Formats: sequence, structure tokens, C-alpha cells
Amino acid sequence: MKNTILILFPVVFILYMSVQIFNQRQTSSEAIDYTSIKMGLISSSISRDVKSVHKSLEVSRLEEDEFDFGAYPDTLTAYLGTTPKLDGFISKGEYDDAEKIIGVKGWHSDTPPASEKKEDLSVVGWVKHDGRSLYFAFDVTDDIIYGFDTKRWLPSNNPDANNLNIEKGWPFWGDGIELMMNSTYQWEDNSRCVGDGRSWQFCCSTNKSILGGLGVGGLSSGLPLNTEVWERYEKWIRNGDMEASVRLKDKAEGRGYIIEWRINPNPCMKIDETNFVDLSKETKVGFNVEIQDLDEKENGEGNFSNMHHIDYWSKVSTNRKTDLKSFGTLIIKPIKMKVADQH
Ligand SMILES: [Ca+2]
Ligand SMILES: [Ca+2]
Repeated sequence: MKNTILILFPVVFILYMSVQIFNQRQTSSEAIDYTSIKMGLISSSISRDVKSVHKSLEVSRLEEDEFDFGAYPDTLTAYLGTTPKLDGFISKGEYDDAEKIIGVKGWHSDTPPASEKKEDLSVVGWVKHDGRSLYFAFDVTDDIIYGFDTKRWLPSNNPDANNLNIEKGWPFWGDGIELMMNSTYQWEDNSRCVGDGRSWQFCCSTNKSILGGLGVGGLSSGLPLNTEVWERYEKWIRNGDMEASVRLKDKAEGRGYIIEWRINPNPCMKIDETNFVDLSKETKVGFNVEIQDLDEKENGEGNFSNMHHIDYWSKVSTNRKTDLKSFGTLIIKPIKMKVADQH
């Protein structure tokens, strides 16, 4: 009997340790992958594994076969129109000559979708140009504004998320909108934004801004996160090549916020080494909109960094959303929208 125990003990111990090591590897690998997905920094070798993880998580939302990988199924048109005023108010008639963007119903969601509850998160947006700059506006309905209706809680995997610098600062941290642009309209498998005029991801937040600091909404830099790109984006913001106005709506308007956003094609929309997008010519660029909703920390239980909703306009899978080939298409036209189509 004693001999049997002596023989079995090392066998049981080795089996126990193997299970522990396996569990630990599983946990750490998932944690790294999730962060990388949001940051758009995931490597192609890891992304194949993540794709299968997400498929199993998102089975219920795949039922309607809404995804079309790499086929650019979504388009918007930016027509020539009047110059809006970036004051945080959607004035009467200000965007009547602009094409509308409606969400988040029908958008792709990284989280349980918000569309069944409109006051939780929904958006009406517009896009147009005036021949000199490209303009976007968003009227967002969001019932709880992070940092105003909540404490400024932080994600467990990044206590420095609110930093407004490259030192672990997350430009997307807070309620806000992220635009993605690929002005070259060219891509390869797995290629992502380079962080200059050719392609970028840029964040506009209610929570913080490069110009106003923490607690003042505005442009809060973007991705990819590296020093060279951060300095470039900050330069665009400080010299006004990219400008945004953010205003929290008052109670009479319903909870939410307004964003008005202007982009100068030179230097922010570069076609190749020497040319920038010319708004007087019909041009196609790759494009996506992402909307982020933070509420109370517990509302986002189980989601990336406890974010409540992460929705994006171009309907591609979660781990492909920052691939250039996954963006939708923005068609810039040098003509006005037909009066019959205006609203
Ligand atoms: Ca305005
Ligand atoms: Ca919110």
C-alpha cells in the first residue's frame, strides 16, 4: 500500500501542475489578445486564434449573415455643401445638404448591441465638404456620460488610460467617436493604418482633449500608438488641420452630446507621396466610424475594459475592423446633393 502511494504521488502531482500551467496560459493569452484587438495592434499570427474565439462569443449576432469580409459593402457620399459652424450646435438647416448617417441599429457591435434601447446609445450623423475641408457632425444619444454622470473609473488593465500622452494614454477612453480613414484606397491583407495622411484612426472624446485637458471634450489623438504618430496628430490638432467641437447636450435636449468635426485634406488626406485628396474631383477613400459608450463600470461587465458599447458603421468582424480592407467607402463628389434628397 505504502509503495503504491509513493508511486502514484509524483504522477498525480505532475498531472495537477500540467492543468495549472494550461489554465494560466489560456487566461494570459486571452487578456493580451483582447487589448490588442481594441488597439488595432494585433499581429496576424495571433489574429487567427482570436477570430475563432470571437466567433464562439458572437454566435447569436452572426445569425443574420451581416458580415461581408473585405468587400467594402457600405458607402457614404460627401457632397459639396455650405460651410457649417463648429459651435457644438446642429442649427436649423446647417446639415440639410449633407448625407445622413444613422446608427447604431444595423451597425456591427463588439458588445451586446444597443439598438433595442434608443436612449442607451444611438446616433444621427452627417458628412459633406465645402471644397476646402471635409466635415462630419454627430448628434449622439447616450443616457450616461462617463466622467460627468459617473466617477472617472479606470479599466483594470490600464490605470493610466486617461493620460493625454503616449505614456499608456488611451485616446478612445470615454464616450466619443473614432473616425478611420484610408485616403490611398489601397490595402493588402492585414494592413492597418500607418498614422499619417495616408491612413489613420482619430478619436474625439467627451472625456478629454489635447487642447482642453481632462474633463474638456475634443480631439484626443488616435492610433496607432507610437511617439512619431502621436506628435504628428498633436501637430494637426494644434495648427487646426483637424478641428472638432464637442458639447454635452442639456436635459431639455435629452442626454448625449454633439460633435462637429473638420478635416483639411492637406495634410490629413494623402493619396500618395506627393498628392492629397482634391475635393473638386470625385474620389473614393476607405472610411469607418466607431462609437464608444462608457457608463458605470459594472454596466460593461464582460466587455473589453468594461466598456458598455463599441459599435462601428462598417459591418465587419471585430478582429478585422482596423484592417484597411475592412473599411467602408466614402465617395467625395464635387457636386451638390439633389434637392429632392435633402432633408
Ligand atoms: Ca454647428
Ligand atoms: Ca455613456
